[in-house]
Amino acid sequence: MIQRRFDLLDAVREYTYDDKFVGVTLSIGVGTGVNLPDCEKNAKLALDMALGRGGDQAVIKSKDSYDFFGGVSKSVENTTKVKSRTVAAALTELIQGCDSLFVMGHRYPDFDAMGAAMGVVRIAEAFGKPAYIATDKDSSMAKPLLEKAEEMIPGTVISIEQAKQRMSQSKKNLLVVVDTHIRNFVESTQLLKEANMVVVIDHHRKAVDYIDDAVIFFHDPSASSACEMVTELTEYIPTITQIGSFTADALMAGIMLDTKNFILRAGAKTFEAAAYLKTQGAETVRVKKFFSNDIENYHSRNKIISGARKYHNCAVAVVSETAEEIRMISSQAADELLNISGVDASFVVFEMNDMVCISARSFGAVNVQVIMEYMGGGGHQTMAAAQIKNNNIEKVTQELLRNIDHYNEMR
Ligand SMILES: [Mn+2]
Repeated sequence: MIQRRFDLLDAVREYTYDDKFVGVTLSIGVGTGVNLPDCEKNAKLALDMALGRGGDQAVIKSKDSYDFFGGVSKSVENTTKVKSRTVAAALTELIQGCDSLFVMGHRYPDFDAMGAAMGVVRIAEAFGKPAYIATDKDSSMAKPLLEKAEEMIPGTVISIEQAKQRMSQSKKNLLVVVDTHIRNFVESTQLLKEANMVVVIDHHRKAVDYIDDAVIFFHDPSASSACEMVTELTEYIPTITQIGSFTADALMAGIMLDTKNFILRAGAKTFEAAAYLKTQGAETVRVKKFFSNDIENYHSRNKIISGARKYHNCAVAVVSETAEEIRMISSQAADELLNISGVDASFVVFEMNDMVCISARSFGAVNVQVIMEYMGGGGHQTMAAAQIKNNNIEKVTQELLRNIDHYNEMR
């Protein structure tokens, strides 16, 4: 089956009955080990991993590696909110029992990470607990939101250093990790190590090195964004009747970013969350202003786009210049490259802090998570990234092209 790349998955996905497409998919977990209990344990982990990555795939778990096969269909939307309700109840209990709460996103947090963080802070506030967002504001992609937060909820956004200090002074602290579930992707791994209790809230497809010792691991790959998940949580906290227009805007910003203004991955639950935020005072025009760019960024972005070339069904752009906000500009350029006809995935390669970075996007036909995983990165089926140390941009670009070929051969 490995040799045939689990073609059984395709046969099941394409199954028709009465000439009608049924839409069934299969998820397979296989475990190998030294004895039966060991195999059983690994098979269970492999199946969890397959489902956590959206299903329709086979995962083989051996002693220290996972191998992935398939995984081309979009994850099926989870339509019940039972999970959110039970998680809200469990989170309430944890917050009531802690003395302080910290929230942290992934490195270079975006609007989804920081919007979700604002939502979690609002929940903590409902229980009268001090809450802090630990982030390095200057490397953030959500700077306009963080600046607004300084005005609206002063003292809440603190640096990683300040957070470490405050955490060391508290005995029962709770750390909520939002918009990532991968140990090495968080903004500060030290903060993660030092927290007394950890809660994870994330929507990315499951990756291998996940935070496995979280008290609550709230993971829904069918959710559009971490903000959608946090919005649902706030709805199930009975003591919250009004979240306030600032928090509503922040949560809306994350949903709008991750769905590209309700185009990608926006399910029925996404619109329900957005409708709720609207009743709470969210204003889409105000939110859109968080995303606006100055003219220099606009020029740099257009330069990247005009330098892009097509490689099979992909658009690849290599950035020659450096700009202050190169990461944000590159990810926006990658988004825009998807608008070219015949392009299923886009990749922007750029240099930052002595690393070569790649921003990858797709509309779903190409799984960019898999291609970025080949490069040592990760992310989501339609949005992924990688950072490569000790290499140069030409070599990384060559390797990317080889990996695109490799991905195409594997399908
Ligand atoms: Mn996100």
